[in-house]
Amino acid sequence: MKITQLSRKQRFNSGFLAGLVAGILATALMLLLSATLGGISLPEVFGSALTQLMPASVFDYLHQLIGGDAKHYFFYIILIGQCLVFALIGGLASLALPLPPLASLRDEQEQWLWPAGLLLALLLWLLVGLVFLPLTGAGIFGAQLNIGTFNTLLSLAVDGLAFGLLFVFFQNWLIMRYWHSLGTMTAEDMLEASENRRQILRRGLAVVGVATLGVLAWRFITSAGTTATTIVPRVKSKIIPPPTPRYGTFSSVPGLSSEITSNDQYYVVSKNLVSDPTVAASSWQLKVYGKVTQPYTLTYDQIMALPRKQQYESMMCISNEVGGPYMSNALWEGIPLADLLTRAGKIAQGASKVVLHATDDYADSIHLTKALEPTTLVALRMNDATLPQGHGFPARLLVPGIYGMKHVKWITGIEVVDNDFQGYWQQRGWSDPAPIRLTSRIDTPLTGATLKANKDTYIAGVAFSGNKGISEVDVSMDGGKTWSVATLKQPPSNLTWVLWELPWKPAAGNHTLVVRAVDMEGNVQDPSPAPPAPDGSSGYHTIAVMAQ
Ligand SMILES: Nc1nc2c(c(=O)[nH]1)N[C@H]1C(S)=C(S)[C@@H](COP(=O)(O)O)O[C@H]1N2
Ligand SMILES: [Mo]
Repeated sequence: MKITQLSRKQRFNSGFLAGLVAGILATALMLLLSATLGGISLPEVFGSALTQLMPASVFDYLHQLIGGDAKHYFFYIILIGQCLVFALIGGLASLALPLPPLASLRDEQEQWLWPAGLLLALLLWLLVGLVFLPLTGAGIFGAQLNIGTFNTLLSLAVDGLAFGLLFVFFQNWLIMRYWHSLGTMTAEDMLEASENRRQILRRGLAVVGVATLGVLAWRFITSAGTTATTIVPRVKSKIIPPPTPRYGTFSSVPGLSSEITSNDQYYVVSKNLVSDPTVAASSWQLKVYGKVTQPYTLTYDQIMALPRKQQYESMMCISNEVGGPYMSNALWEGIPLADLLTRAGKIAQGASKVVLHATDDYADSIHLTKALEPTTLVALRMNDATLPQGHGFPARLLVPGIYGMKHVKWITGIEVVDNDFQGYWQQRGWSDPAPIRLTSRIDTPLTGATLKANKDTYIAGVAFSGNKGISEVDVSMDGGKTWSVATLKQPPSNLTWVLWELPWKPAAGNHTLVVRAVDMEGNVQDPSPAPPAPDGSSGYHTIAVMAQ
């Protein structure tokens, strides 16, 4: 039989494959342009839109399930999705666009039409710029994005052209190869080859499936030991008057967090899927504007010349679980936000909030009263060093008592507003006031540890209230039936976590260790377990250890 025409299925399949390869290359180019020249990153835009659609509790659940790497997996999935969409576009284009009959390729003279590649690029460019981006809230051709319309128009055009032309190239090549194979293969050979391909695909999918399940199961097993559980200690929720802190001689217990977290050990959280902004001090500007009489702009040199103050402060991410790692402490140096606002003249009647704008399309707000508190700073230095890039260079907000989310990094704008602005995470269902919930963590021993029976050891960890200090930490070795008061290390300020320790000589057997804290106002840590979304986690950190 002489074949002169590809079947519809063959056309779709070859287009799909060519689209996939071209899509992977175009996606790589897109990430490269985004990282180096400020081009658009569609996975980033799409990811941001997806989390906006996702209820905070779902987001949180996934975060718990997968852990701190959730953001990266999420990005990889979107990336794979984008490549599959490219493949699908390839398949459909191959059906819709004029494809010359196979016979005409026989002499390798007539190539699949290059103009089809250009047409495809143009269609995609318009579709993404006029439909997809506005749907995600990024505006027509990215007008709402920090990179702006021009960069979006241009980088999208380059990415689209790369895809369209590469697609045509691979499609040609595939059809050509198919034609050559027809010349040398019998019908049985072809059937066998396609069977083999299917088998390989099936096996590949099975391996991926089993591996995914394995990873999830492993995560589940390893995370099971550290969850917060209810112990119903019927204590009062407030102790009046508050306990007097038991500061004492403090031994340096191995495994206990150091009081000050070094800059490279300090936890890092950001919404950015690919990379965090790198801001050049030379071109950076901070604008103070909005409902003020004298808006102004500062350069890096100008802001560095203003009087700074030092402040010890710990931070915690709202998505930190009880006992979790997203909590650190540093010595910061910065300018009170109140000073910066005072320089902007009079604040208008009716102004209620201050919005912090950042270079990464992130913004959040705090109430004006909070903004004017003396401990709310625009930080420029961290632990006696220039603020590191990952922590917001050149400038970030510090707002004690409120979760890390509002400690906006890479700020470029301070705007006084008279409306109830909702920030990046608030649009995704998280708390707006976001006060830190009193928490405590056992650093050592680790859950699941086997200790030496009847040998002296320590139970030790940290407790954190935001800006209310810590007056007492209680530890239970019997799952919450009885409690002992731990020794506290006197902290450098009421805005930091407090280190605590308790000597212990465990008897042989299993022990359930629990910790709870009381703040300087006498508030007792909330024993009822709650996941991080939407207000921050609660419950008591509980671990199981064995002594033998
Ligand atoms: N511009 C910007 N600021 C941001 C974020 C962000 O994604 N972009 N993430 C916030 C969150 S959720 C937290 S917990 C803190 C973390 O600060 P760190 O990385 O210095 O610990 O930064 C906050 N500031
Ligand atoms: Mo956070």
